[in-house]
Amino acid sequence: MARHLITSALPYINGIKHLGNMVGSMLPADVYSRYLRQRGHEVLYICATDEHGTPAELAAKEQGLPVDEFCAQAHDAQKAVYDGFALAFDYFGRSSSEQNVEITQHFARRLNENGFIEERAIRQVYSPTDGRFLPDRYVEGTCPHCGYDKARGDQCENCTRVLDPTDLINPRSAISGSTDLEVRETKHLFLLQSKLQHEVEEWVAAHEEEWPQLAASIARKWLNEGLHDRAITRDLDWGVPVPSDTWPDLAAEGKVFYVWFDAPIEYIGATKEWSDLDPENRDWKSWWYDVDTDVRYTEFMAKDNVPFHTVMFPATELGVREPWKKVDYVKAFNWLTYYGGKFSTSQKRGVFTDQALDILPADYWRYFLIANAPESDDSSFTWEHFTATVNKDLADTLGNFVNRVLSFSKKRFGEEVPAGGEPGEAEAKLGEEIARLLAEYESQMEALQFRKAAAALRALWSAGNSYLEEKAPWLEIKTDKDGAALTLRTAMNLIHLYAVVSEPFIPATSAAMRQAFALKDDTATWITADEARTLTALTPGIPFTVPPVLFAKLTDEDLETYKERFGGGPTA
Ligand code: B3M
Ligand code: ZN
Repeated sequence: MARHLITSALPYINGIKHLGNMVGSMLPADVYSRYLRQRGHEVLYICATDEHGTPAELAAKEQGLPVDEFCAQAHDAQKAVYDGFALAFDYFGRSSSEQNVEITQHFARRLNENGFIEERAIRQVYSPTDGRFLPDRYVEGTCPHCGYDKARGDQCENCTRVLDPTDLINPRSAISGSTDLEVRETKHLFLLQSKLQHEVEEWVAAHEEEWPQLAASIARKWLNEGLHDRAITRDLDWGVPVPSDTWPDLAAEGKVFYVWFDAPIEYIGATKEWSDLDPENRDWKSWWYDVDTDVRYTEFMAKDNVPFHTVMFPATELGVREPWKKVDYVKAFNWLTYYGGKFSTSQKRGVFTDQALDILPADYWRYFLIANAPESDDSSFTWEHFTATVNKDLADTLGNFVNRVLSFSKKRFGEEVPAGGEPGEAEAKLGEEIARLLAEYESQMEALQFRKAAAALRALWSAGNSYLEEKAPWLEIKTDKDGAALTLRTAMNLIHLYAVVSEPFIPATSAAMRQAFALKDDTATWITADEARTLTALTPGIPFTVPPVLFAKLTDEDLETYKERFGGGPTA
């Protein structure tokens, strides 16, 4: 029994996420959290919306809403989708919370006291019409390289070249369109990461061996390139304000912290949001402060977020010189592609999480996505693969087994677990196989190898089918009624086992399977190796009901409809 702190990368606020975002952070974190809870560990799973930065301001502007209103609405919209996916966060917070403001400002003050923050003057575009300095991407103009006339000051979308706002021809403000722009000197805060390079290196060296290869190699690459000092403030109306007690000039100019400075701190902030709702029973500091060996902290994210979590945020935490909990294990994911290409919001290619739930319940997606998680490599979503997997694994192997066993038993023996027969050789062989596969499933889950865990789960389901085919109770019953009763009772015990061990992947279906049996203790307590071997926990006489079909089989027509709606087929 251990204490597990789990976080998944904070989804950015500016829109509903696609399936690739889901499989690379929140979903595996949820599966892992559910598993650990079932095994009796104390788990705290925290996530939040990442609400600051220019994309939030721009998205709000596009919708004609004040940024705070936009964020409040967008947060609720994302939360509703995550509820639909049955993500069992202990708390889903908001990086714009007062708790995050407070802790972020505290971190900045401490970094400053410890000599890791410096004010530096830089030259930046100022717009008198807008009355503000413009962040790079708020300056638009013609690209000097390709002539594209809507290039942004940080990058040209057309030729992808990285730009400086002063490179643009005919620059204008993206806010007001004003061409009356000046370059003025202004001060920003710089985090002196170069001074922390050595410490971060030592810290990474002490942890990387345990991390998966993907996370360790990205961390190494960044360290080898050297940690550079970087600006951690921006000129935006929306963000964590630079505190005026420490930096009165910058605060007076309305500077806020850069979104990537406050976003990881929100892991802590959101825990405090959670704790502030019930301070007598929840202690945020017991998860984060001075808890080095009591808490095991696992982070989930896609590979593009790895540098921030393995190098930059640890640098910040180290520079604060207070015992804040640092990550123990970084579970990083590659990309899920859509027919080998990128999911693209602008080109409307791919499947968004809200659309997915319109089509089918969460368990279909949860199972498919985790079984095909982009762990060792990118993996490709295709409708063909999705429908084939649903039909084979979920509808045939699991769903059909459950329905076949329960309907047949009801027809021949009534609505109670049938009595009769003594376990024989077939049951002993099955029990060994199930115990072996259960141990395999447990060890893959503990190693956070999700595809392999899914394969072990699938093998557990298949073993039930093989047993049923071998014993063929529909024939057995003609000559040996007790034997058929034993077979069905053993199969029902498998259903009970499936209900427990499938819960992290398909929680709603698991609940339906558990509810088929009127058991007193409805909470899922884990199956012991002994129970797996004997398969006799469900005893004769326990009443059951036949649940509705667990997974619908998808037809060729369904497949065509999906492809038409979402644009399937190989990408150009
Ligand atoms: N919001 C993920 C992204 O939008 C970013 C993660 C923050 S985790 C602290 O790419
Ligand atoms: Zn260009």
